[in-house]
Amino acid sequence: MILMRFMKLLFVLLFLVFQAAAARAEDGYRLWLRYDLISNAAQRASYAGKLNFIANEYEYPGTAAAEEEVVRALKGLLGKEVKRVKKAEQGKKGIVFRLNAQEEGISEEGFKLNDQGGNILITGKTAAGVLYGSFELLRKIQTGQKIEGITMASSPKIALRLLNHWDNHNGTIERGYAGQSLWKWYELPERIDTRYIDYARANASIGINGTVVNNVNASARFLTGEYIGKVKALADVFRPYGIKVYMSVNFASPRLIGGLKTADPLDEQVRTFWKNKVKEIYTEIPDFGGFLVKANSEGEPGPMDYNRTHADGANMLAEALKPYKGIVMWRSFVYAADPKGDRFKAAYNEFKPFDGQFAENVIIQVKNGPIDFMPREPISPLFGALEKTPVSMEFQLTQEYLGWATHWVFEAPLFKECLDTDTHVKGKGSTVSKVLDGSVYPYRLTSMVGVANTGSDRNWTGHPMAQANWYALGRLAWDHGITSSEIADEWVRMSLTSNTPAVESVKKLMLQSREVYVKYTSPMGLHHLMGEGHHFGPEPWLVKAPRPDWTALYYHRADSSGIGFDRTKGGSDALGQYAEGLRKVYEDPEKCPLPFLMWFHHLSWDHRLSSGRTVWEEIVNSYYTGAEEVLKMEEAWQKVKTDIDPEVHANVAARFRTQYKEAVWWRDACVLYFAQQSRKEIPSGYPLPTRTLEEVKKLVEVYHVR
Ligand code: GCV
Repeated sequence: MILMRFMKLLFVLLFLVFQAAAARAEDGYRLWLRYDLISNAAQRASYAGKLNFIANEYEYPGTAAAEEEVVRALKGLLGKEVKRVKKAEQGKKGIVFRLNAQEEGISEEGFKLNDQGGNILITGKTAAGVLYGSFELLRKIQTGQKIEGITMASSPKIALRLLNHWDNHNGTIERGYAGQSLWKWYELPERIDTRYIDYARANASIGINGTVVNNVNASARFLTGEYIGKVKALADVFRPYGIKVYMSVNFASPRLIGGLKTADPLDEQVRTFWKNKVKEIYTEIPDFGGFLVKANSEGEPGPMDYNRTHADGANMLAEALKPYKGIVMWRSFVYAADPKGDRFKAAYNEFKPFDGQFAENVIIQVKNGPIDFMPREPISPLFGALEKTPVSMEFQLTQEYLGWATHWVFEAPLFKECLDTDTHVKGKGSTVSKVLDGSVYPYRLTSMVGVANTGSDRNWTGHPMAQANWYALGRLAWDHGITSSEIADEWVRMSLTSNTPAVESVKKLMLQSREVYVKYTSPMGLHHLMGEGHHFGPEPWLVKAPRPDWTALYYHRADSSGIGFDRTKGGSDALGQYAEGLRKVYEDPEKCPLPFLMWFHHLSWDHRLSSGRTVWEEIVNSYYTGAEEVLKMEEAWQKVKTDIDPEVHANVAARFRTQYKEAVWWRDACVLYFAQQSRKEIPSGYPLPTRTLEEVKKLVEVYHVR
């Protein structure tokens, strides 16, 4: 009898434990749109009292997605079904949608939130505005803010806010670290994975209004009727969420799939091919956004194959797209293999001469830095250099050079560092953000894009914390004035925990994470030290590659006399591409900020720095402290264990162990290699690596990346 009772009790206990675990189980799929019940009962009741209905009087066309989202969110957050009504209910408080094309004070996609006699009025000029306003209201509730008396208006500062997917037709993703492509091309157009809808919801919630669905190293296959039909199916899913689709195109398509002998942009048959192709696309996808093009870069075809210019190529596509209001996003990521040149200067040299020669529906898409998404880069000199041609910002969310999906790197500080940099092109205050949003020059197109970090992993981004980078891109494209801390705060509260001390701890980790990564990989502006091809781990000793500018030596130039790339007048004079005000920030080695020093100066190992250390000591110190800080971050993460879902917590904790192992790998590799180059000893006080340089060089095989 006693045994029976004990068994029963045990069963009940186990059941309760299981239930509790199931209720909290979080695999990260819901991103920042978790909509879990607000745990503070008083707060929940307060919101519930103000949100009894959602009134959509005229069932404004295109607002169904917003209405559904609000109902779904409030059901989760407040635990109640919010009534859908036509007119605001007397004596009760609720949400009222208002679509007014003539509304003043906001742009086409902007919105207003106003407390009107207790009801929350969401006003937009378009359905997209109402959708963005709805997500803003939900964000306020998710982050525990007051909605009573609310009065705000918001419009995006950048018009084109896009993700660029480097997804291939075979399901792989170039530089993807979160599984396979989201797009199941083999199932499309017949089967629509519900995940496409969740992808659209997530994007809409942060204001992203376009997506380039395929890799810039583009297969011409995407322009066949078969694939246009598949892309159309995606476009149909995304449309209600205000998201347009775009495609990357292979410039040689007229040859590859059009049966022509050439892809020369001035050839009449080629021009007709593109016009017909564009017509075919718009017949299927009337709101198609346009083309993204990587031309004459890293082996991709382009107009220069026919002795034509970037302008010839871009303008030919622009002419075909113009009748449909489509655009061309022409990438500036070009660099000819010149062993004596400086890759830093390539994009500026190739594009600056064509300023003003591009058609009005062309925008030049520029990576944030002059080389290639390094952990820290100064800005590309093209920002501010093109006065008559709009320029777009390309950031990389996928962590190609940021430790793949095992290193925690919150990128908002990287984005902000670049956006806040003053180009000085029109005097002080001509920041990159102001160039991008068209306030420095009156650009007809404005754009900011992120190379997506999404994949088929259940949590979308591999590293659970990398979701915040996707989030940050959207928020900054909408408003580049928000701070990294504000973005982190919102994201943590919506995605991880609402317990303020834990929020503060996680935010602190986020805000330091990029700098820590820089310390143990690329201190003081050292760059391009990573492994060749796979771009994983350290390979500072790399002296031979298919191209000189794919080696590490090309960039760090370390020998017994010193280290760093001299880009001053006496060197490559890349600094000459910046306006004087910015040039002055970097050109004097005594005044150049330490984080950028090796980008612009070759200095002796014994050169004394403002930190009081010599160059050699500073480099060693950075590698060691960076690796140690990963351990400290891991400890801080352990302290928030009870506030974070166990699955997410354990996932991140495990990744920290890998991150530390790899940080020590970076440290040992670089310190040992540079010790060899400089013929210096590791200063006392730092524990000597327990392995030799030769042993460290072999580690890349252990990690199976080759
Ligand atoms: C899509 C870097 C990456 C390539 C990428 C290229 C680009 O070189 O390593 O994988 O190609 O940038 O941005 O075009």
